[in-house]
Amino acid sequence: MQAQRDPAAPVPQARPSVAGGATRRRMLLLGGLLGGAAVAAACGQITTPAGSFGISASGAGAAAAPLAAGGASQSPQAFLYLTINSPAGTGKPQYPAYVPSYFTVPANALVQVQITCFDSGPASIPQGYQNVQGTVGGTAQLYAATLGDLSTVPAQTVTAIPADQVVHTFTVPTLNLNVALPGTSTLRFLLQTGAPGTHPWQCMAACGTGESGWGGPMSDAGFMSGTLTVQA
Ligand SMILES: [Cu+2]
Repeated sequence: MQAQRDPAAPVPQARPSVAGGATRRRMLLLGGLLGGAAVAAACGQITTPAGSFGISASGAGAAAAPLAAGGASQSPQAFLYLTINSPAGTGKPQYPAYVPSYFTVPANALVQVQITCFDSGPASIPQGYQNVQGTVGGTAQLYAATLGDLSTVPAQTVTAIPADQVVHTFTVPTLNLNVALPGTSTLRFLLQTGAPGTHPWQCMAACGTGESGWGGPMSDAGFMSGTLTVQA
């Protein structure tokens, strides 16, 4: 999907939050799920807390600095709207899904990404994936609403979501990007894109089927994984 133009103004700031720890076991599953060489290399970064991906294992290490003074007044050049539907919404039992799951944003642009999560029910994440990473300012705006006029809903500036409340994540290893979503919420953040390229994304919350929670929508392409294309 092409990013859309929208006159919406940048969202206001509120207080940040941090979160506690999460299970590390799911990391062991990554190697088999993200098989591509580029992705595998990026996963190596993720698994190293001190690596370039930079996800803080503690959450508290995530910079709580607010957006730079000019950050709040930056005007997005494009908009990307994603929806996370529950299985009831997709009509496919046990299959929550990002809709769309394959999408395109412009290169070298400031993009406002909005993810609306209609799903609920927390799923375990590898440690660190509760943190906001790779967005402009290292923050996101969280709304406790999925419908209606968001300008009337108080926004909270977050650097992390409490790990035990995370329902899904939006994780793009090759862009060092990670955000997490609690149930029935909307998250907005600014993304500065660079050169054209194709970037696999993956939800890192074990929201799928099977004992591990990594089956079904987590392993079938186009539900909890897909491709973000950065296009010139
Ligand atoms: Cu998910």
